[in-house]
Amino acid sequence: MRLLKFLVVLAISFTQIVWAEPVQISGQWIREAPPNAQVLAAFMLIDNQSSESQTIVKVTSSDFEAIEIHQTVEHDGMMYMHKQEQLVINPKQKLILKPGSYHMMLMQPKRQLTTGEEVELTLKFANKEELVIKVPVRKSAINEKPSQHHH
Ligand SMILES: [Cu+2]
Repeated sequence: MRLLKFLVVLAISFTQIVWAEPVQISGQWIREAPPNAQVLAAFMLIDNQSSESQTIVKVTSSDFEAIEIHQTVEHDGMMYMHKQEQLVINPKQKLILKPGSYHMMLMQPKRQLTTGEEVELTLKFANKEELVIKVPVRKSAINEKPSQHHH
């Protein structure tokens, strides 16, 4: 019985260790919008390094009235944004939020957000875990080069 109890404790603590950083966020940025814009968009790469799927069910920030998860889809040459109730990242998979695809729609900013500003977003997962990330405001993605010159 004592051994069994030890194994249970070990299993619980192991679960906590696994959750240490199962989801890595990188390349996050918010696209600078014209002054007085009522919506901004946040993009990032979400890397699920765990062997379980991870589901983002809500995103919050003290800098916005509301945040929705959207997917931009093209239909008959028109671009539509569909609200997503949740964002599922499959085990060992990466999900890229980028212009023209998945993004976080940041609605009604409470302050002026120009390049160089930073916003804190809280990603809330279905398993009640939370991830707080700092997201810089930029004119374009880091890997988007203005122009390439080949000689
Ligand atoms: Cu949107």
